[in-house]
Amino acid sequence: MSDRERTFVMVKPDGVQRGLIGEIVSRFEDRGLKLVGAKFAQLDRELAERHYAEHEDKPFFEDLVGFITAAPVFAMVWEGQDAVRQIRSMIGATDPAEAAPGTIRGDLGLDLGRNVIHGSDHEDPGANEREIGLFFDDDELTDYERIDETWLYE
Ligand code: D4T
Repeated sequence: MSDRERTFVMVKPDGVQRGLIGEIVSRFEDRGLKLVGAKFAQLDRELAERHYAEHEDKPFFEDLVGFITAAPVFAMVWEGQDAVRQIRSMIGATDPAEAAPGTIRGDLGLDLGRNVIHGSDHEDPGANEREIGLFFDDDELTDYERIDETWLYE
C-alpha cells in the first residue's frame, strides 16, 4: 500500500472556457480523492514560465506560455493514496489524440496544444511538492477527514 500524498492539478484555460471544471472535479471526487486546496486565477507570465521551465528551450514554449496565460485556470491540490500516479493515469496521455477513452484527455480533448488539464508528473520525483509550492501558500491548504474515508481505505 502506498502512502497518502498530495498532487497539483490544474484545469487549463481551454477546460475552464469549455465549462469542464465540474466534470473534472467530479471524476476525482468520485474516485475518493480529497480536495485540500483550490483557486481560480489568471496566471501571469512569470508564474507560467516557472511552471513550464523544463520546456523553455522547446519550440512550443512560447505558444504554451501564451495559451496558459490567455484566460483563467482552476488550480487544485488533491490528496489520496498514490494520488500523483493515480491522477496522471486518470488524465491520460499528453496528446489527447493518443489518450485512452475513459481518461480525461481521451474523453474531453482532441488537440495536443489544448489538452484540458495538467497534473504533476509521477516520473519526476518531487514535482508535486514543487508545483504545489509554486501555486499555493501553506495556509491556503487544509487538513480534514472526508466522511467516507473509513470505507475508502482498509
Ligand atoms: P502538462 O505538463 O501540461 O500536464 O502536460 P504533460 O506533463 O502531459 O506533458 P509535457 O510536460 O510533455 O507537455 C507540457 C505541455 O506542452 C504542450 N505540448 C507538448 C505542446 O504544445 N507541443 C508538444 O509537442 C508537446 C510535447 C502540451 C502539454
